Amino acid sequence: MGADVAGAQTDGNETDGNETDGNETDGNETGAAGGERVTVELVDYAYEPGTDSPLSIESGTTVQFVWVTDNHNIAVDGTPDGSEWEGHEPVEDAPFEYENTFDAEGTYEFHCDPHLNLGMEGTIEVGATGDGGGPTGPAVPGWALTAGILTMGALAVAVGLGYFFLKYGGYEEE
Ligand SMILES: [Cu+2]
Repeated sequence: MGADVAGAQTDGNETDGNETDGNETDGNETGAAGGERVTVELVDYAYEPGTDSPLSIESGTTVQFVWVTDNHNIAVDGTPDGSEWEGHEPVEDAPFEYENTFDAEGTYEFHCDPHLNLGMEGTIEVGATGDGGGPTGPAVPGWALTAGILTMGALAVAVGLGYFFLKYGGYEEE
C-alpha cells in the first residue's frame, strides 16, 4: 500500500496537477473520488484503449482522455439510454485532457473527426457495478468450517489433557 500511495502522489503532483488540467479539473477530481479512474490516450490515429478493442469499465468510472498527439476530438455516435454524453467536439492539440464519468450502462461509440477516415473510432462498454464476478458466498465451504471446528475442539481437548497430566501427573510422582 505504501508504494501505491507514493506512486499516486507522484502522478498527481508532476503530471496532472501542474502541467495540464490542474486549474480546471482539480475540484471535479475530488468530487469524483470513490470511482475508478481509467486513462484513454488519443495517440496517432487511435483511442488507446478503445479502438483496437472496446474499453470495458464499471458504472461510475471516470475516464480521462489524454491528447498525446495533436488534432483530435471526441464526436459521439451513440450512447445508451439515460446518457447525455456529448464527448468533446472541439478539435484539440496535445497537451489537452478531458474527462467524463460514465454512469449509464451500455455501449458508447465515438470517433475523431479529423481521423475518421484513418479508422479512429472508439468504443466504451459500461457494465454494472460489482465485485468483478468473484465468488460472493463464503470462500470456505460449510463442511470445511465444521471440520475445522471439530479439529480445533479436538486440539483443545488434547492440550487440556496434556496440561492436566503435566500438572497433576508430575506432582504425583514426587
Ligand atoms: Cu484523431
